[in-house]
Amino acid sequence: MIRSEKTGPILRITIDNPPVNALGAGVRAGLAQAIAAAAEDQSVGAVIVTGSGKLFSAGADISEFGKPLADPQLPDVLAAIETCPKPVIAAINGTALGGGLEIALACHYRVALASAKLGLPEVKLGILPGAGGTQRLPRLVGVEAALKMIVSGDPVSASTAAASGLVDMVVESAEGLFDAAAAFANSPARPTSARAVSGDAASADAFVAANPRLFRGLTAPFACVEAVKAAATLPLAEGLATERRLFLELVSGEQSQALRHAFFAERSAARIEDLPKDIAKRPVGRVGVIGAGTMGGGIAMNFLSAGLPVTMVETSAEALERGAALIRKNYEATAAKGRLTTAQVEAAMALLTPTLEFGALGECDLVIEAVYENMEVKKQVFGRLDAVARPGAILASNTSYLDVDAIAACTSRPQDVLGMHFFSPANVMKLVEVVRGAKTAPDVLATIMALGQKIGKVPVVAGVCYGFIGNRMLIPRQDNALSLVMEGASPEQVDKVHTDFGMPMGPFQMTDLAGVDIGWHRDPERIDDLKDALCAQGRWGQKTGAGFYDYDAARKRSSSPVVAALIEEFRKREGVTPRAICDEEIVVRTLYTMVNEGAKILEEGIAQRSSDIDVVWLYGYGWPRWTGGPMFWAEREGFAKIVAGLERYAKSMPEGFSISPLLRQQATATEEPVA
Ligand code: TC6
Repeated sequence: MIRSEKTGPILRITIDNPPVNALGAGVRAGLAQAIAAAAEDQSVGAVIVTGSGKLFSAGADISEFGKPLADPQLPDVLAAIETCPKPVIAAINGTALGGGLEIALACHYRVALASAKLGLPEVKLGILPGAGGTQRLPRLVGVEAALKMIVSGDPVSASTAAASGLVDMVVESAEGLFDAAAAFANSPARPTSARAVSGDAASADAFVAANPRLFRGLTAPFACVEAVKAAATLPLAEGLATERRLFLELVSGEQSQALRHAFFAERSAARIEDLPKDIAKRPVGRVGVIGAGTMGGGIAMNFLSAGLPVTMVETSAEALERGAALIRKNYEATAAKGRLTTAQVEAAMALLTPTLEFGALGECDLVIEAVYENMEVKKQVFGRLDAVARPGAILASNTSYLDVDAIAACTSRPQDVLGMHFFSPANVMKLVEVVRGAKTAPDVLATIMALGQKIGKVPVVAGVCYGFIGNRMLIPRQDNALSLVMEGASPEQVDKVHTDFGMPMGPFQMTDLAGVDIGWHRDPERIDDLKDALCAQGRWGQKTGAGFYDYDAARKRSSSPVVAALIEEFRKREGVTPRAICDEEIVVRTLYTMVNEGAKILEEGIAQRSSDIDVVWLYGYGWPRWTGGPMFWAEREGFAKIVAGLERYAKSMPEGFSISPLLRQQATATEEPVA
């Protein structure tokens, strides 16, 4: 795990713990031993610490958190590095994160490869840099720059690190790294801790005031600020003690447990239990997209941005031009924010071939259909596609609800067909539900999972059912939300329960964003529910400036007296006397019912594992990450409490409601007190 090699007076210590050089117990012990030996050994004049492979180190071993940590602890190892009488130089050969960067901070000098990224992402796991990072980083870069790195958790490039004083030298090529590090071998040992901090507590307060978004709903960012303030105001030993206390509090807290769950859940979603790990994938060199609407364009952008050529097909020249122009507009907006260069925009656009020739899809290795959500239309498209696609091409539908097996059956090659359900805006949202049909070939599934990751998405496998994982769980939530309003709640009350919980928007705000009119146009004469009534008045959501709420020109939301009156009228029509609805009932009927549907999804094998359901909601709908996702949250909430709540309100639920047997089983197994 730790290799030591001596060249002349220089001892090179290499962290060698694949895949990411995490700092588990063995690495910590090896590092401590190697440093102690170097300090003793008269023939060693200087020490270089580096990592093997492409990474320096991804930090502490996250899977060890929550258990008693074996000695030596990382802070003690780093104290030994810093107090080593010989100069210790970090040769940062690649990404250095968390405890990995903290090792470098404890070294006396830092030399980084230009391609290396340096970051303290602990906050994303609900903790803080607990091995002196909050005390040493401000001593190198000042309070403000340190807070930016520690509270955002975002890594910086080697050149940014050099500009701020975090690293002493940047080296362009890996071959030159050790010579550059060795150039510091005759410099004095220079402990970071001995430096003064630039910046004070007031600059920390100013940072909090200027960045409210980084703190919303979370506990760890506040602890980060407290620790950095300690660095600015207290002697080192007290600052380190503050950091340690806060770290221990956070690591055993609920938010950190949930965020760590989310970290591992995302990675396990990529694993498909019944596929061989080394299955050969089909090459995908060109992608076809059918439909140049908002969805098709967004889907195309993912591939263009990843350097894959895209053939985009439409039926009218006007729609095609509009689609291509929208893609360009989106890229240019990103460039205007400084996140793309003009050359990158042009390179992406040069990969796009817009065409009216359906036959051009014959050149593609993967074709994604993104047309109107209607089974007949989709069946037709797949029939035509079957006639032009080359043998072995993968045919995907972006349907969000429909039966992928029925779509596959319209082709002569159902083994090549699957669903790729992107979420809107498709160029931004990271989730892709990869819908595995009854006949989807294993290599097709494996190819799409790998390709999804290549384009920066988080792909999750789902089985065929109405709405797959995400939208299926939305159904009981939305149905109950509407019933609750009919029974006496207001849309504002229901939405507030969700936004207070941490959702980016509530059920009615989401309906307004997606379009109240979805599904209504098929039968505009019928007014069966409140949504139909809104549609009949032209209140189709944000796009028409009015839905459950009113919207101004900047799409700022306000309560609508018209809707309030309409709700009243509708209750009268249905003979409903409104009653006071408490928030607890809203939680049960719109959140517990989602968990219940999630349990059914598991029972039926639609999701491979409970954590996959969490990943769908974290990445597709903005479920608050610090609760770990709906299923993880449910476990914390207590399955018995959830079943009891569902039973309590079962009579009020929309028709067809039933409690999942799996959920009942879990409730019995966990034996929690019923609230
Ligand atoms: C910290 O340092 C606190 C210090 C204070 C102490 C007092 N631990 O992401 P990938 C696994 S907190 C354990 O697919 P990539 C990962 O689960 C830590 N395991 O690869 C996966 O396993 P699987 C602060 C880890 O190339 C495999 O390695 N550091 C750790 O796309 C490959 O990972 C972070 O938060 C870990 N630290 O991305 C960094 N890291 O194959 C977390 C990874 O069995 N890590 N694994 O599924 C990352 O951000 C990324 O892994 C990456 C590499 C950018 C390093």
